[in-house]
Order: sequence, then structure tokens, then C-alpha cells
Amino acid sequence: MSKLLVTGGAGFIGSNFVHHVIAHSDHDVVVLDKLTYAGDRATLEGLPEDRVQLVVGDIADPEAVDPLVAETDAVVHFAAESHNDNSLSDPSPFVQTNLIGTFTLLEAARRHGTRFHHISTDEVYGDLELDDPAKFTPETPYNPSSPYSSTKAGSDLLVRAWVRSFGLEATISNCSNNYGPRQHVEKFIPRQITNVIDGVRPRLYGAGENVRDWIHADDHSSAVLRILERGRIGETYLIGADGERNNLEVVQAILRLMGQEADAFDHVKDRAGHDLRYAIDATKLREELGWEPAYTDFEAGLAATIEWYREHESWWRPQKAAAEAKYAAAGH
Ligand code: NAD
Ligand code: TDX
Repeated sequence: MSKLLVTGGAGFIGSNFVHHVIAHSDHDVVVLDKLTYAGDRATLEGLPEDRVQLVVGDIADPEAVDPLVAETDAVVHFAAESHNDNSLSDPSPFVQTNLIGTFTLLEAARRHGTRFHHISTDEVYGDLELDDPAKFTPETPYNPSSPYSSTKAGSDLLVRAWVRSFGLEATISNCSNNYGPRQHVEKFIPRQITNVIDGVRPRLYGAGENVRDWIHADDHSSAVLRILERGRIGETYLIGADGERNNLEVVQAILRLMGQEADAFDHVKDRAGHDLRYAIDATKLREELGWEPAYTDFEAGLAATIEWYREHESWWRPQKAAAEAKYAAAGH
């Protein structure tokens, strides 16, 4: 393998993966990214121009996709509409990008016999009870709740069908909630950090008892590279780092690390259909491919992330007003 086509490589996790690939492998990268509100060419700054190229285009456009797939050794597919709250106010781009876009890429990979890795989410499995000892495994039945997670589930099923019916050489990974630098301020952790920087109280949906299984984006990237290089074709790997925490705990950790009182937040309207708990069993990835996360101390990773947002206001400031206007319109 030497040339990777990374879709969505100007977004949060895709750009983290491009930085990881350049630092830890000899692969070259072509990024295909539409630069939606969530994409930013600044995420790729500082990378060597002879190893990374950005092509601005839509994964649902066969004319943009086909020539790029034709000249690539593997497609690593991150591009998606990724935010649940947006999918509740307008599902249409989620169907277009997550379903039609994935279909378009799969057809090009089929035509050219190209290795394919599909990035997905634990949300395809629905949610767990708070006291359920079970976690999600690759055998958990699909049961998505939101327009976002249902379109991701549909995209996973397309990949599985292309493996079985057409012999596509594909793997799939389903990861838990990511945090780290360069995450859009619409997402939970950066929204609260940048609120506190702005002197605004963090906003907790409902009672804050919903649990997410947090993993640092660097660990997601190392897992994806491992699966791409050593994963078994046709297999699904779950990526997680045993980081379960409820939202109240996360908000209080942010407040503590930013020198605020523990109760300096507001409860706001809950999300419709809000999944209660996600939890990943990553045994297959750990035992079969020998992967281990590097970030095992959530508070240390969170402190470094807070520092990054403090130091990179020029990166996130242009997103902030529009993100908060969407939340105000939705009552959050
Ligand atoms: P993001 O919203 O930060 O970035 C998405 C990127 O895709 C942006 O650069 C955007 O411009 C690009 N894009 C969107 N539509 C496109 C299109 N039609 N054509 C080309 N490019 C397009 O998302 P993220 O949080 O980095 O998530 C990346 C992937 O990881 C997604 O597939 C998501 O489902 C998955 N995932 C995310 C998380 C998480 O916690 N954020 C967890 C598990 C899985
Ligand atoms: O202001 C907020 N207050 C709040 O309590 C926001 C924005 C969110 N929340 C809650 C909702 C969730 O329980 O925090 C939790 C995390 O919310 P998000 O950051 O929106 O993430 P989530 O909906 O869990 O989905 C994320 O993880 C799985 C990513 O956005 C998805 O792309 C990924 O698939």
C-alpha cells in the first residue's frame, strides 16, 4: 500500500488520521473533502506538500470520485454528516452524503478493485441501559435511533453487501465518541470548553445521566491504520478505550479544569430520542491486532484539549456564532 484516498480528511477525525499517517507510516495521502461547514483546509496545515494533496469535491459525485479511486491503493472513508442534532433539524444531507456518498465510493472501488476501509460509529447499535453489564460487540444487532445513526447503519450494510456480493476487499470499524484538538464546536466537549472561554455556562441536555465511551482521536487513528494494514477482509472491528463517563461528570471535569464552580452549568432541553448509553467491547481489536490506546487518562487528555482550544481561538472562533445560533433555534 502506498497511496491512500482519505475522504473527509479536512474534518476532525479524518485530519487527525492524515497527520497520524504522515507521522507513523510511509503512505502518501490524497484527501477528498467537500469542505462543508465542518471541513477546514487549515486542519491540514503543516503537512508535507509532496505527501498530502487536498482535492475539494463531493463523495456523492461519481465524476469526482472515479478518477481518484482509479489511482489509489486504498480508500479510507471518513466523510459524513456527523452531528446528531443537525440530523434532527434536517436529515436530507445525511441521506445524501452518508448513503449516496458511500454508495458512490463503493461502486468506484468495485470498478477498480480497490481496498476499502469504512469508518463508522457505535451509534449503529442503538443504546444500552445504564446498569447493563453488556457492551457493544461486533455481533450486537443494529438498532439505530437518529437520522444520523440510521444513515451510518445503512452505509455499513452497503459495505457488507459489497463484500459479500461483489468480493470487495473491505473492512469496517465502529468507534465510540472521540475528543481531542480540531473538533467542531458544535460537539459536546468543544462546545462547553469554548462556552467557558466566552464566559457562558455549559449546557447539559436533560439530567446529564447519558453515558458516552470517550476515546482520544489519536487512538482512533492508530486503530484505523492498524486495521487498514493488518485487519482481515470482510471483518468489523469495534474501537474503544474503556472511557465510559456520564455527561454530568464530563461537564464537571471541564469546569474543574477551567477553574469554575462545579455547579456553573445549566440544564437545557433534552435531545429528541437521546441515546442513553454507549459502551464498546474492543477485545477483538486488542487481541487479534494487538492494538492498545495511548490515552488512558481521560482527565489528562481533556486538559490538553482545553489547552488546545485556549491556544487556537483563531481556528474555532469563525464557527462559534453559527453553531450557537443553530442551538438557540432548537432550544438547546
Ligand atoms: P466532521 O463533521 O468533523 O468531518 C466530516 C468531514 O467530511 C468534513 O471535513 C466535511 O467537509 C466532509 N464531508 C461532509 N460531506 C462530504 C461530502 N459529501 N463529500 C466530501 N466530503 C464531505 O466529522 P468527524 O467527527 O471527524 O467524523 C468523521 C467520521 O467518523 C464520520 O464518518 C463519523 O460518522 C465517524 N465517527 C465519528 C465519531 C465522533 O465522535 N466524532 C465517532 C465514531 C465515528
Ligand atoms: O450542548 C450539548 N449538551 C449535551 O449535554 C451537546 C452538544 C451535547 N450534549 C450531550 C448529548 C450526548 O449525550 O452530550 C453527549 C455527546 O453529544 P455529541 O457531542 O453531540 O455526540 P453524540 O451525539 O454522542 O455523537 C458523537 O459520537 C458518535 C459524534 O457526534 C458522532 O459523529 C459519533 O458517531
